[in-house]
Amino acid sequence: MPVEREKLVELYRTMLKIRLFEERVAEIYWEGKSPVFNIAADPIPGEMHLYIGEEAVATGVCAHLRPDDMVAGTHRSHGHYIAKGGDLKKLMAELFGKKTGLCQGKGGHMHLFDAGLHFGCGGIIGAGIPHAVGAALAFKMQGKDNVAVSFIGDGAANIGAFHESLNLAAIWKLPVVIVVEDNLYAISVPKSKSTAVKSNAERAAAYGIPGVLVDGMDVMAVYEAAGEAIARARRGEGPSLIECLCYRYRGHFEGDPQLYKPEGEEEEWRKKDPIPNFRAKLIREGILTEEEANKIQEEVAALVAEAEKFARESPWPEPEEALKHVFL
Ligand SMILES: Cc1ncc(C[n+]2csc(CCOP(=O)(O)OP(=O)(O)O)c2C)c(N)n1
Repeated sequence: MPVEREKLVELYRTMLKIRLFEERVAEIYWEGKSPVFNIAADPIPGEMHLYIGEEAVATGVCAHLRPDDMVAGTHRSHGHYIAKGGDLKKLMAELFGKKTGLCQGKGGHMHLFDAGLHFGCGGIIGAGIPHAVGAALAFKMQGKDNVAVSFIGDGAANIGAFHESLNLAAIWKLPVVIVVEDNLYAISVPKSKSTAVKSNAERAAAYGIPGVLVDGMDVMAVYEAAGEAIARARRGEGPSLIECLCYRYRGHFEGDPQLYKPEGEEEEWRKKDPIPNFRAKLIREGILTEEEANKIQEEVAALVAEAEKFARESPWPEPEEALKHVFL
């Protein structure tokens, strides 16, 4: 079925939102950390894992989700949250550790949580898979047609919870979709050194569920594969596995010297950059004019600037609130 113009433009706008937001975060992050890298320095303290390059995955999947569907993210989840329809201001404020942030500044960039959007993520690799399966079980028991999606990296696909969760989801036919983002590396370890099969999609066969490998640099390829898997889950036909082959242009974390990336690799993947390629396609096919595409870029840049201003001007949490909402 042809995809409507509005949807195509929305896909482009979402990818751009993720890219421009994170490019600005990268700049702000280094503001306080040079010339000497001090991980605790403001304005954005702590570790930072960026999603730049992988935007087509979150965008293509989340375009099929409703706000009341559940998403379990990862340690690299700004993109998942933005694609789910997240609030840029609250997201930026959380990165800054401010009181107006998603978790009142207590979570930081790896622990984003938005109850209204049914979104959560965390730094324990693969821990979101059983969470998504649990949400899917709840949806099924409540007779709802909602879907839960767990995004994970290729490294996380090797933890026990991945296999146990898929097995349980398959026998109970739960409405859950596992999206593996294969960005070639788990920190510095290439998938060929950690995973016996070529593609994680092949593992689906072991659980009797559909598994597909898609080009994660092509938002339409992801959109189509996710559309099928999510519709299948909504119909009550059970889980699916989608592996998206993609690339992160930055290091595993900000400050990673990336010595494990062979020379020329990034240049090759830059040719497949999902954002300029999709923009060119939309212009070529008459969906957008050059001027309209530029206007979208300006609008998105303004939203990011507004989020930054909001975060900078927001107050810090009160010291006496440090233990509030914390389980001890
Ligand atoms: C259970 C667990 N083991 C190890 C780590 C340390 N760790 C943090 S990120 C990472 C690699 C993750 O790689 P992948 O799942 O491929 O995701 P990517 O970073 O490529 O997005 C590891 C091993 C962790 N956070 N949790």
